[in-house]
Amino acid sequence: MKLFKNSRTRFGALAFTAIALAAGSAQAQFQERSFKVSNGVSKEHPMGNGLAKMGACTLAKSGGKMKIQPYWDGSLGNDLTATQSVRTGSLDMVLTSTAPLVGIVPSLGVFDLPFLFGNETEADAVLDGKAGDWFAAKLPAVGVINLAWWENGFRHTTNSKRPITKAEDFDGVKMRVMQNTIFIDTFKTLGSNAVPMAFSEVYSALETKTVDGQENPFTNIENMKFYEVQKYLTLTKHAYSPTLVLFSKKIWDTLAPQEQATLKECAAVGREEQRKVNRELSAKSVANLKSKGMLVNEISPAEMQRIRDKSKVIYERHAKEIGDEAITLVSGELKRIRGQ
Ligand code: TK8
Repeated sequence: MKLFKNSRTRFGALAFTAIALAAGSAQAQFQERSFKVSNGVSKEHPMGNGLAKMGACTLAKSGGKMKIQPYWDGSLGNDLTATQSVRTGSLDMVLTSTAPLVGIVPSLGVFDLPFLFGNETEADAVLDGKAGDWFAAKLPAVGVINLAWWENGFRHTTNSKRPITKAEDFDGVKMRVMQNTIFIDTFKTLGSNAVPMAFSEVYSALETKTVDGQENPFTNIENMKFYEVQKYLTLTKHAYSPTLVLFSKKIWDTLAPQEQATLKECAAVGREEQRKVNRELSAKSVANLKSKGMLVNEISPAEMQRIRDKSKVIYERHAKEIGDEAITLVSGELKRIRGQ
């Protein structure tokens, strides 16, 4: 029995050593790193919740060696300029909407088509499925890796001139839009004077009446305090903006496989938190924005249908630049998800 006990102890010690060595060698693949990530929003935005979860995950998996270091309020650049820095390798990461990148990757424009998604379930299914993978596969060619799809959200319209109750109410409103041809065309077609502008300039443009209105998800309207300079909020829900979690390919290619896998796994952990908090906050936004003095209105179904009908032409006008493959893939996925 004594012999058996000793050999069992020896086996136990060997097993323990083997596991410790394996864990050690796995963590040995991690170098001390601190990845800077650029955000256009402020740290109280749900992007902060997502990055906190992602960072806790990378620290846990790397034995404290891999840190995520967020920068806020466009301090490292706006969506487009920060993405350019990520492409050159002078910045590690950026959380950006797809819209400003359409000049670099035209097929991303599919997500800017008005009324494409009807709800978050559809958006998640498309982005987290084969369509999202198809778009992600196009990004290394322009120097970035998409770690996961996070959420900007459904976009609604604010302005300082009038409640928008029908299509004609857009007429003459100077509307800030994201810097891409699809948003410019959509709001021109609705009758607005569309003014493309980086996100970081929007508050002061609204305050100085350089523009009358803008359109963004609820959490951005709250986070950027647009309610201080906008009287009217109309629940148009006219587009859904995804958020890319872009990592520099130049830096990515220097990482060990374990480090790359950890970044992707932890970006997915961050995604679940960020979407959850974004949706929880959005559910309270209308009440919050009313309490800040905004006059909130919905558009009647009949008038909404007229706006939808008016914006249908955008699909035809921009199909060529977006590309048949992207449109066929996303519309096919939507038909499948909707059981059509
Ligand atoms: C933040 C932007 C913002 C977007 C916009 O960096 O520009 O209006 O909705 O979320 O990406």
